[in-house]
Amino acid sequence: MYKLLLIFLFATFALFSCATFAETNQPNNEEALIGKPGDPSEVSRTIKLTLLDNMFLPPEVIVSKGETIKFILNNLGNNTHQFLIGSAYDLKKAAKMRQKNKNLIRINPAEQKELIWQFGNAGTVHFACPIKDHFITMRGRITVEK
Ligand SMILES: [Cu+2]
Repeated sequence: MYKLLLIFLFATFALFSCATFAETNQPNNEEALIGKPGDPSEVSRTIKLTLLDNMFLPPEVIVSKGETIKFILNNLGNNTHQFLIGSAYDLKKAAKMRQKNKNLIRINPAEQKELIWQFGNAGTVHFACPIKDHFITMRGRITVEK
C-alpha cells in the first residue's frame, strides 16, 4: 500500500512537472500574447493615434491576428506623453515602478513618432501613457481578432 502511494505521488509529480515545463518552455509566449516590434516591409495598415492631455484618440483599435501595424503617434497635448504597449499587467507595473522600458516611446508636445508593431494571437492588447496621473485616463485597448 505504501509503495502504491509512492508510485501515485511520483506519477502526480511527474505529470505536474511536465505540464509546468511545457508551459514555461513555450517559445515566445509574450510575443504570442502582445506581439513584437514589426518589420517595416510587412506593414499592412497605418493607424493614427492622437495623444491629448490626458487621453488617446481613438482609445479603441481593432487589428487582425498576426497583422503588422504602423502606429503614428501624434502628441497634440501641452504635456510630454509616453506610449507603452503591453498586457494590462505590464502597463500597471510600468506605471507603478517608473521603470525604464525599451518599448516605451516618449513624445513631446507637437511631436510625432512612429511604432511598427506586429500583433500575435487573438485577444486584447493594451496601451497607455504610464506617467503618474496620466495613467488614470490615458489608456487604450487593441482588440486582436482571429
Ligand atoms: Cu501622458
